[in-house]
Amino acid sequence: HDLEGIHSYNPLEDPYSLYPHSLRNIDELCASIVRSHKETSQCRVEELQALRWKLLTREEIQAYQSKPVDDMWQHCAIRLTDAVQYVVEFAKHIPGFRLLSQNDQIALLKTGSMEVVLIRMSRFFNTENNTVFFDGKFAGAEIFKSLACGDLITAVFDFAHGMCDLKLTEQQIALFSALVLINTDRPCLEDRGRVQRVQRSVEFGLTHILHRDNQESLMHKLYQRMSVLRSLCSLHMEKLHWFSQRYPLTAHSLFPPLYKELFV
Ligand code: CLR
Repeated sequence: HDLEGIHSYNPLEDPYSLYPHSLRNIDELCASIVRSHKETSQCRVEELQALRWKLLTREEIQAYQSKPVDDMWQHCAIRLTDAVQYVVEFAKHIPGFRLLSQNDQIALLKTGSMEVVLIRMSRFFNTENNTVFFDGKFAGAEIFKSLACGDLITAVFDFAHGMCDLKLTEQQIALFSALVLINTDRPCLEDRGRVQRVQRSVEFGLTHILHRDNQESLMHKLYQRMSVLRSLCSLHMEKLHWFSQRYPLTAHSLFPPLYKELFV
């Protein structure tokens, strides 16, 4: 649980250089980001593909829709936190991330982890019927009705659909996720220069992969998605703020600690 483990870092044990100078280093950097993505991605794409027929029944949909607002929020917060934990694991294995101060690691995760969860959502999304894999079955946006934040849900589903349209490979998703996490524009960073060195190496890695795949034109589209992600996350924070004012007890005592630590 939590962000512990992030705290115990010994730079001498880190085998990666911050700045990959040679092609071999770049390949290694990409390989380790892809490996880490695979190990923390919760489900392989092929497995999800095979589960596409599993849809919620009308009764199950109704059960979600008639949950009280705070129950549904708590339920989603738990699911999201679970996904965020895997993203924290992913981040820890991005070469260079552990060389950052604990403060900067947390600052990057605070703003980036939710964005990576939303990138990852596209792997769990079926564009044929606009459903997402949630609680073991595929579910449409209507099941989130009782959260009372329809605009956020619509925007999140649109984003997932748009990401699917890009038809990214798992390697591209991995590098893009890393780039979204290691971002010098985040507030409250102590050592921006160090973050920038890591960011440059990841950027270099993504460029390398897109070049290899003959898809350099994707870079521009991915940068566009980054700004959409930003607005989605500020909408999430807004909704969360609204919710915790309205239901302080649920937000305070029933939300998972990591969710509170990162977002509240
Ligand atoms: C993302 C990819 C992860 C697995 C996963 C777990 C929980 C899912 C999430 C994915 C996508 C977004 C999701 C979330 C649970 C609730 C949330 C469906 C598939 C929706 C958008 C509701 C957000 C509500 C907040 C306002 C609390 O590997």
